Amino acid sequence: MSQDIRVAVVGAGRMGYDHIRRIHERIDGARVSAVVDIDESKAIEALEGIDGAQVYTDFHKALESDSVDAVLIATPGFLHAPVLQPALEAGLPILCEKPLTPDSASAYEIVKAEVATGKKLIQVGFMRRFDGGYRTIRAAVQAGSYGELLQLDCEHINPYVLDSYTGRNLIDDTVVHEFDGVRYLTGEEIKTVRVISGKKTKHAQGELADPAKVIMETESGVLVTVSTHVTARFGYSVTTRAVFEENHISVGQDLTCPSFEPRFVDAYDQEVQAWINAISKGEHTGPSAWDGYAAAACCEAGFAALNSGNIEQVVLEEKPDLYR
Ligand code: ISE
Repeated sequence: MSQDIRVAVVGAGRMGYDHIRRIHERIDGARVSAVVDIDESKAIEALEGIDGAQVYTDFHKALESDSVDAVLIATPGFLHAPVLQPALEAGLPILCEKPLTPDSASAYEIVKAEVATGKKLIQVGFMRRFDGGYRTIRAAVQAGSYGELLQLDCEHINPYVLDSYTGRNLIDDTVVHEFDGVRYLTGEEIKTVRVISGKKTKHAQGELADPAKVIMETESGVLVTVSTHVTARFGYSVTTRAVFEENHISVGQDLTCPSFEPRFVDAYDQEVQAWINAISKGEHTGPSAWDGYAAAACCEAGFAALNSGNIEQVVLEEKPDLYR
């Protein structure tokens, strides 16, 4: 029988904790061998009841330990690059939570660093690509049996956000999932982004535009509207209605949950299992570093649109051959 893939989880906060428990309890062919967090007590807490894993406060020490086959990055986004770079240099497969990095310039640096290794090593944590409902829509788009996809009407509702959540986070923490979801469902790049907001809820702090509507158009003209409301109090709800020439498909309508973890638990499980399965076959699966970069480029257009109120263009660098 083959050995389990030894995973170092970097960041033992909300998502890191969730992934550590997931790998231990539900993922075949993998085990947590190291947990890295600057707050050692968090790492220890996340490992409660899990034997055989080492705790580190420095990722480089974990790499030197020779007990790591793969790296799962779940630190806040601004701390992804300092882990991605040495993990790429070590040639290790990586599952990096979204966003790949906080802006498109730094995301493109990661793309270039990966290209230099000659291999796709990074899977970005856009878990919706592993959600059954999203896969149903994607399959219908690919089969073409309902005619062309014309529109996507999406809703992204959170009950609350952290005090640290800024106006920009609406785009790079929340709508970033929609950017990737639209690219996945349509198989196209997003051309333009516009953000409009009207009356604001009393629960929205500071600059946060809440609720808001994000409008996008893809290369072939698929029109996408995303209604966001991130301080909605009543629950967590993510829905998508795909309008085809001869039918429509709705997903998520009956799935109001307390938070994103239960809403997408199956998708997260599938995402991590698919990552491990691919590693054991020496393959790559799921959203790539290019997808992470493209989503970051959409976020740039989203930030500009938030500020200007205008329709803003998404600007992409040349796509390297590795991702074609
Ligand atoms: C959070 O970080 C997530 O990734 C959730 O999926 C998203 O719904 C939420 O808006 C984000 O804050």
